[in-house]
Amino acid sequence: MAEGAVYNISVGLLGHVDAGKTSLARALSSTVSTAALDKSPQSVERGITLDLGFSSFRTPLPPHLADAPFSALQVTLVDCPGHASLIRTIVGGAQIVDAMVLVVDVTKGALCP
Ligand SMILES: Nc1nc2c(ncn2[C@@H]2O[C@H](COP(=O)(O)OP(=O)(O)OP(=O)(O)O)[C@@H](O)[C@H]2O)c(=O)[nH]1
Ligand SMILES: [Mg+2]
Repeated sequence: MAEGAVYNISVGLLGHVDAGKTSLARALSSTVSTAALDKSPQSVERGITLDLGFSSFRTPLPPHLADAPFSALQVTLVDCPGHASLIRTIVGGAQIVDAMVLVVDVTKGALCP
């Protein structure tokens, strides 16, 4: 096993504005990049995510990767904006991930305006 080598998968957090994407990233992550979790002054001022936020956590390898030369599975979360005016940033985030989680606010439902 390669010491320290991790298998990375990038997972996008996408959904309607205010659905809870950044809150989910905050709850799951153990390592956070400098501007993630809406820390930029512009995000603080406007109260929404304005740019892609990168954070991550690690878990043991799943059984089907047990023989792979990695010590852990790293999940990198790509927290995307939700406001419609930021669609270019959202599309950019969607293009760099391996999988995505669609975050839905259950109090509003999946088809909220
Ligand atoms: N009650 C409740 N509030 C939540 C939950 N998740 C998020 N919130 C609140 O909803 C608001 C928006 O949460 P965010 O996590 O910033 O939502 P977001 O989807 O990242 O928003 P944008 O990135 O701006 O689209 C914040 O005030 C959160 O505290 C939840 O599970 N329950
Ligand atoms: Mg957000």
